[in-house]
Amino acid sequence: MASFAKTTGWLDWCPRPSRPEFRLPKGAVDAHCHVFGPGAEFPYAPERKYTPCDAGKAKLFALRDHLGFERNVIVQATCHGADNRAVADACRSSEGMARGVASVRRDVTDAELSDLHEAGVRAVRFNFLRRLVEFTPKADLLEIAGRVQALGWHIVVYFEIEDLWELTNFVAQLPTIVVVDHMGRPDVKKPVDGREFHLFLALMHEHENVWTKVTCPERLSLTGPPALDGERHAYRDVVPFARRVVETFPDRVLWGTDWPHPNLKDHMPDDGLLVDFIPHIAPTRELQEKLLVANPMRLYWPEERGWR
Ligand code: 0GY
Repeated sequence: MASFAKTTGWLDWCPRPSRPEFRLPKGAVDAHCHVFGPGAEFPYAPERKYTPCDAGKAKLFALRDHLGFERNVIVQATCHGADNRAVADACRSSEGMARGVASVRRDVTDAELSDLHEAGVRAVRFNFLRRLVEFTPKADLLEIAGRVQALGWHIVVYFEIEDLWELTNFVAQLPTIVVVDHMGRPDVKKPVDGREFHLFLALMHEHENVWTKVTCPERLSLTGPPALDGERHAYRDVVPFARRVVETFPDRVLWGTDWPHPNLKDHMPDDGLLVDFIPHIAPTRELQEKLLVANPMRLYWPEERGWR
């Protein structure tokens, strides 16, 4: 049985998240979360850049219920490389309440893709963070994009905003819906109306197939969570960025917890507090409904009545 030692400094997820004050709309989807192993059942990839703590599907589904979500979109994390068995297994065990986002290599077979589709996978993720993955040639990614387009899947991209200058043309070539993780990770020290974030907003303005996840305030924030004084409005410096995106592109945004929060070393967010961030970035019931229900349902469960 494989046994893995967690990367030094890596924090475990919050063991007792608070119950959010914000009441999620019925049918809400946590559209960005992960499963890690457990390593003894689903070994971590030899090429991984970190070794996480185990965080399997039962824990994820318990968190979903605790926070008040109905569904999950489970994103393949880089610690599992292109071995999507943990995600596929979690989706299969969810009774249709979880969809997956896989990572595949150019040599993936049609039978493997079809198996993943049957499990509930509806997208692939292209990751451009060098601290997480080795570089994959863009020609390979474009070839994969064409193949998954044929399955009706979309593409999730993860990059940091300083790389957007170089990646804009590539993103513009992708033939499917493209979902950018964490708003392209803006530097929230810079102004929301500044040149850098403008480039990201321009990408969304110019390409109607580009969506984004207004996620991970805990990664982007410099002010951090509130002090332990009962104050539940956390990560305030991220609000102007996420709110601008939600209000400008209400039909192309998704939200997720990012549980179990890979690679956090300074603080581990309370997932209940993260849910209480939502009404600050989506202040009306209509925006909340789109962000948490209508948009993820249209993208991940289009076959269900009313979401086409
Ligand atoms: C995230 C963020 C991170 C990690 C991964 O797949 C991953 O390893 O996505 C990160 O370290 O920024 O979205 O979970």
